[in-house]
This record gives sequence, structure tokens and C-alpha cells, in this order.
Amino acid sequence: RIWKSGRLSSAMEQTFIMIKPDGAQRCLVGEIISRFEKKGFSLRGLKLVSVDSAFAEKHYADLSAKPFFNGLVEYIISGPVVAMVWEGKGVVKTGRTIIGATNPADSAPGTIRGDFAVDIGRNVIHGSDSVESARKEIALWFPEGVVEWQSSLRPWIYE
Ligand code: IDP
Ligand code: MG
Repeated sequence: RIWKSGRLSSAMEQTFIMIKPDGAQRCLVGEIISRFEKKGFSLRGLKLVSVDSAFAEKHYADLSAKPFFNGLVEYIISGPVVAMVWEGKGVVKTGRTIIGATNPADSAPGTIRGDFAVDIGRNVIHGSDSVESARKEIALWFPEGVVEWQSSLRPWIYE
């Protein structure tokens, strides 16, 4: 056993990732999950859900004053979304890097938005922007909790 639990656990983070309705409609679910899996992050929660406007407004509460807020809520409730929790070292920040800039016009090729999106209002995926936001979003989307397990690949991903 080459993995030492004590050293690693403090660096472990969880983030909330959601494939938005356009991502689900465009059959990008497998591709997106694959990118997080191949990176070496570990899946802790996964479900396909349709949310109502009250729930979407709660998720995006920080943006309620923005002119695009109503359109954003309509977008998120327009079809099922894939809600996920991913775990790993630095997963919040690295998850955002994998996703790319908010506006796909500015997202680098190789990022999810850079590769699969064009318009800011159809940018395919959400990822928590901080450890604190992740904590709140995971509590909102997974009140039932997430799955406790440890991938056997762990010693091949972490030193
Ligand atoms: P993020 O998703 O990259 O964290 P936020 O600023 O948190 O970006 O905005 C949340 C979502 O609101 C974006 O992903 C995008 O779908 C939408 N959004 C942000 N800015 C605009 C805009 O100017 N017009 C339309 N939709 C926007
Ligand atoms: Mg955000």
C-alpha cells in the first residue's frame, strides 16, 4: 500500500458539476464525464434531474440582479440536467479549467466550452467557482448525501 491517507486528505476537495440541458440534449454527457474521469478525479454523486424555477433561482441566487437572470433560469429548467459531485486534489479550480471560460468565445480549445459551445447562454456545463460555493451547491443538489468510496486507482493518481 503506497498511498498514505493522512498526507492526502487535507488537499481533497469536492466540486459540484452540472451538465446543463443543452449538454444533455446534445449527447455530451458521456464525453464530459469521460474528461473528468480520465483526468483522475473521482465520481461521488451522479443523477439526471429536471429542476423547477424555484430550485434554479436558488442555485443561481447570487446572479438574481443580472439582466440575463430570467433567461438563465428558463435555460436551466428547459430540460433535464446531469448533477454530479467530483472529488480530487484541487478539483474546484482544475474543474473550472477543464470547463473553460464562461463565454465560449473566450474558452480555449481543449476545454469543454471551447470545444462544444458557441454562445454564453448555451455554454453546456456548470462548475462551482470556490470551495465554499461547492459546499453550498452540493448541499442543495445532493441533500441525500454523496457516495463514500475510494477508487482502487488512487495510488496511481496520487503520490
Ligand atoms: P460560470 O458558469 O462560468 O461560473 P457565471 O458568471 O456564474 O459563469 O454565470 C452563470 C451562467 O450564467 C453562465 O454559465 C452562463 O450560462 C450565464 N451567463 C453569464 N453571463 C451571461 C450573459 O452575459 N448572458 C447570458 N448568459 C450569461
Ligand atoms: Mg458561476
